[in-house]
Amino acid sequence: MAADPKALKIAAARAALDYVQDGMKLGLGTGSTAEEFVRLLAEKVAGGLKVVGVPTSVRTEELARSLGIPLATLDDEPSLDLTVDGADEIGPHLALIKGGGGALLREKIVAAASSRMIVIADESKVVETLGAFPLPIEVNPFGLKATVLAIEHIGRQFGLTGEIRLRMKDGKPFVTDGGHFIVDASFGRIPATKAFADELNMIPGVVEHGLFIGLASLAIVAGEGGVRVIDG
Ligand code: ABF
Repeated sequence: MAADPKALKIAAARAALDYVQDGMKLGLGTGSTAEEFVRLLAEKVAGGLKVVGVPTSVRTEELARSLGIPLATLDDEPSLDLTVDGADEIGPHLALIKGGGGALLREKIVAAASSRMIVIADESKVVETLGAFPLPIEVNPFGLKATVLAIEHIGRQFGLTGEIRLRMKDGKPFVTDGGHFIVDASFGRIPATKAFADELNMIPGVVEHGLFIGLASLAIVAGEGGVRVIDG
């Protein structure tokens, strides 16, 4: 019988707690798996663990605050010990696609400010090649169509074509915590290369994208066979 997806998320989140030490400054990720970690961390805090958390989204901030985890802003704590976060896809060399939850910009800023980033996920997120999951790209609402044309152009330069769709919510463009839009690029497969990532970042209307390269230190993945650690 297939394992319960929630149980797998909890198992991965629980394993990540082993990397948390008293006094740590933690980046708190976004998404259902990261939320399981926040809930388990709150239990440890209630038991006396001394940590401070920097949330990667308003959603995570509200959850963590409601559970009594001491919070700080990244300005309060610009150098973090460890970020624990989810992912949409985990590819070779721990290249990730993130952003399905719409929090990629703060997630990437927080991950980049952390000494270590641990990804927690169920086995289904591990892929041979990134890109089956549409790549979220956070864009400035100004000049959206021009930005989409530029993304299409860069995609073609890397042999990628596919629909680039504006993410909607309740019939309106989804707006991120940072006040931007997100387009999801269905490229089908993505060269998880710095060159492609850098080209995307050079498009003026692109704020950030969901390709995380060289940020994750390790991944903790839960499957029917148990929990395993994938090293970078
Ligand atoms: C977040 O975790 C997002 O970047 C990513 O989309 C999401 C994965 O969500 P879940 O853990 O619910 O599968 O960090």
